[in-house]
Amino acid sequence: MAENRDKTTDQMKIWKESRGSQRPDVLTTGGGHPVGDKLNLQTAGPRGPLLVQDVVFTDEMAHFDRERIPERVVHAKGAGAFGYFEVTHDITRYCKAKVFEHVGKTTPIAVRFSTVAGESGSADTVRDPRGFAVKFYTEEGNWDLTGNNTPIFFIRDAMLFPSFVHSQKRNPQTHMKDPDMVWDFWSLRPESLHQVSFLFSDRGLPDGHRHMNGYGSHTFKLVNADGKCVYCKFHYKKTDQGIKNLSVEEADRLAATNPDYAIGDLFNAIANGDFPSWTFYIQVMTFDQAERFQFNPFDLTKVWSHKEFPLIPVGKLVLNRNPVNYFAEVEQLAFDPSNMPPGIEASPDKMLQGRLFSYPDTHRHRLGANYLQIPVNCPFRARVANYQRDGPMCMSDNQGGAPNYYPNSFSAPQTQPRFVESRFSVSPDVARYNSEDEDNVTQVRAFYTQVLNEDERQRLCQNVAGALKGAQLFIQKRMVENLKAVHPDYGNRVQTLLDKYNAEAKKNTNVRVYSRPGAAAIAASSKM
Ligand code: HDE
Repeated sequence: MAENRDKTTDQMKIWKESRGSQRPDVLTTGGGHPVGDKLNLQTAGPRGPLLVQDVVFTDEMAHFDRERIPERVVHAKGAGAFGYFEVTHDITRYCKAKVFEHVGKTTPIAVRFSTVAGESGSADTVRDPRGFAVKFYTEEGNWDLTGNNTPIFFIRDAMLFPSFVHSQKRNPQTHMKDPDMVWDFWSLRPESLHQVSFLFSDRGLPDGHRHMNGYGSHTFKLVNADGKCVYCKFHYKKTDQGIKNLSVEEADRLAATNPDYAIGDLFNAIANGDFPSWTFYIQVMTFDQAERFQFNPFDLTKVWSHKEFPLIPVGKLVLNRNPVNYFAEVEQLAFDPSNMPPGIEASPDKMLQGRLFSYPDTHRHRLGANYLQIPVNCPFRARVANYQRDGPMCMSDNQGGAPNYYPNSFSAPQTQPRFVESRFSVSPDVARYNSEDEDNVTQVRAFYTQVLNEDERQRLCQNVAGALKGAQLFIQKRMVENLKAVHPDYGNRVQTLLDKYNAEAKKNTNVRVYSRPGAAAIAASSKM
């Protein structure tokens, strides 16, 4: 019914009402020239042809032809919102970053939630990790905590990332999602077991973006005002809305009937004044503890026990404003883990180190070399003063007449030694170290046996088998061996379910064991 429409459906009506009795603006070209007719081409006679002098048309059409920018190679489907971060507990003994300066301090934030593998138009209720990226606009430059709704990741070496992503996206020939590719990669890289198990548990289908926790995931380094360092993990758990997940059936139904469910849920909540919030914590590990830690403390496939490294409360994140324009404020919103203010630094985590390069690189490709001048990315609370100049789409005064070289004798921006990063020593030989065989199962076993209850374990096995059944038998077998290494019960249950699916598929000649044409069929068809 028209009266019961939600805020997203009513957006046009609300916009009109926001203008009150204001008369419509005069329609113009991109160049600001008033336009007299926007419905009819300028033609020689009523039946055409069109005149090149119809610049009202060419101005509009040429811009339309250029509307799309490359979508994010991963995390393309997303929702954004704005709000603030408030410090509720003092952590200055660990960190000198101004964002944590004193209790009560607030800092404006932008947040973008996303699914990972699907394109910008794909359904946002599918099983996938969720991106949970936070940009803090601090006085010392922007701080981007580009995290996920999981504290761990599929791999621990950034070299594997492009291949990992390819395996989860589309087949190079069929342009379809391909269970062989997905499970081939996962079964060949058992360090993915922890994240795969998390993903196929109930938490792999969050009910919108408000009912999930967030994690910075990596190990970072905090530096205090005396230059003392500790390692740290950021947790923007807990969601104050409570964890809520969708059932497989409900997620499937929504994917078909309301593929923008999560975007709409967030927008409507904020528009209705129901502002979502998250409580923000850190875990801290001293350098000494890191030396003696039972695992590599920089391994992104593992968590730090909360018992050994308790959560320290820091503050809260609140989202209270919807984007005014999606493209301007969400599609162009560019997160970058290398955006870190003094006091927050990278740890040696190989994944984090790889990300420090990848994000600004992708933004220069997607948005251009001056992407930091786009209002939503601009560190507007800091004064940018450097020696970078020019480039496409320079939208500022390009730092006017200030010298564009350094050093110089004309009192242009100077460095300040107090902002030099912390020193640390590295002793080992430079090499390509193989991390494949580091312990891939202990924490997954704890997840399977201690974190999940019996019902959750059952659903996990069903979800894994329900997806793995689409892959070839040798891949199924290899994956099951990996699951057995976690816990025999895990592997055996999945195998039992697979046996059932495979037998059914064999019985029914209309149903293939593999949910896509086999390689032989593809090869044959390409010869036709
Ligand atoms: Fe990303 N990731 N990623 N990622 N990631 C991107 O950046 C990358 C990783 C995450 O809402 C891309 O702007 C590499 C971990 C989020 O705009 C790209 C590696 C975590 C978002 C990229 C990782 C993330 C991205 C694609 C391994 C959680 C969306 C478009 C070395 C801790 C941010 C873009 C937004 C987006 C690279 C692994 C989270 C290509 C190389 C681990 C939330 O640059």
